[in-house]
Amino acid sequence: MKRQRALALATLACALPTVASADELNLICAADVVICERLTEEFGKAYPDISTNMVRMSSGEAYAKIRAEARNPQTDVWWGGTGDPHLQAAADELTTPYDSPMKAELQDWALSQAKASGDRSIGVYSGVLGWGYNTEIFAAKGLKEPTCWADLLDPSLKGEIQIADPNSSGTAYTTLATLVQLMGEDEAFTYLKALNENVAQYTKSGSAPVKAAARGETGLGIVFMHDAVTQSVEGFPIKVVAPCEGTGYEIGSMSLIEGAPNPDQAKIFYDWVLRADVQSLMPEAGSYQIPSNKAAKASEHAIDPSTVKLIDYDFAKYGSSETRQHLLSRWDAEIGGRAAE
Ligand code: S7P
Repeated sequence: MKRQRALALATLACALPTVASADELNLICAADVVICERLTEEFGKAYPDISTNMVRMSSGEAYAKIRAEARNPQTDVWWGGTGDPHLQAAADELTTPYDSPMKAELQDWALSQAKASGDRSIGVYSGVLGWGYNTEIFAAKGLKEPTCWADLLDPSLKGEIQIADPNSSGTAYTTLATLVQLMGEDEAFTYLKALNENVAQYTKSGSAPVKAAARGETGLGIVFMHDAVTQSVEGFPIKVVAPCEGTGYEIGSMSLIEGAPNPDQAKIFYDWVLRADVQSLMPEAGSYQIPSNKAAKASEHAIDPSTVKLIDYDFAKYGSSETRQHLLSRWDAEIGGRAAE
């Protein structure tokens, strides 16, 4: 009898880990890989019974993956990346509404993303678009400091600029949408064709251009200013610029996936990652965006948006499927094709 009970207990003990590890979370993280790994690690400490499978992607790639999986969702949460593709996913009903109890702690701009998406998305951080340039390269080549969008067209900068491809990158789509809002669509495309003359490479990831500038592989990267700040804080000779004509910004966002395999675990992550103490960890991972929780500590290195000339970015319009598809198709036809020339 005793042996039978011992056998039954041993069988139960063997079964337990299987039950515990059945708690899974499939996370797409669309910000820098360092913060993606840090959040995954911290969530694992806070909820050891949930095993997180994190994959890092750029914003446009994340949207494409979620769209491709629509009939058989494999992802539970999409954290980070620019807000526009999150809004597009919301309009396509690829994501699901959630009225988080954490909303009371968030900044108005984070809630405006929730309102625009019918609670299918929410703001997790914000960041301002600009660029970073390598001061040593500019000094060695006698190049003038570019402080305005117009300066980036100077022929002396031929081959010195990198920017991402707006199809894969939320940063580059924000740039495209910003220029259209600043100049009007046709003029923005005329500008982008002229800029193309100075662009050495269109990268997949939005922050790659300033990482390349930091390492001396290119002179200047058009990026979110916080991504340039990361390089200068790390000690690279990068100067961060806010364009004089005005610039756009992002509401980095988070969404839960419609029909996700692990909806309960997804909500646990969602509420956890909106906490002030969790968002306060971001600077430790070199992420200097402005946090969406009002009580989270912004880094001393964070860009103060009140010091930058910001445009009144129309998130509803530039996050709509119609506008996004139109601008990306036009970019492919008029700029992407030339990039290979
Ligand atoms: O690195 C942080 C960050 O700039 O990356 C996100 C960005 O969209 C991801 O890169 P892609 O441009 O490649 O999509 C921003 O949301 C975030 O602030």
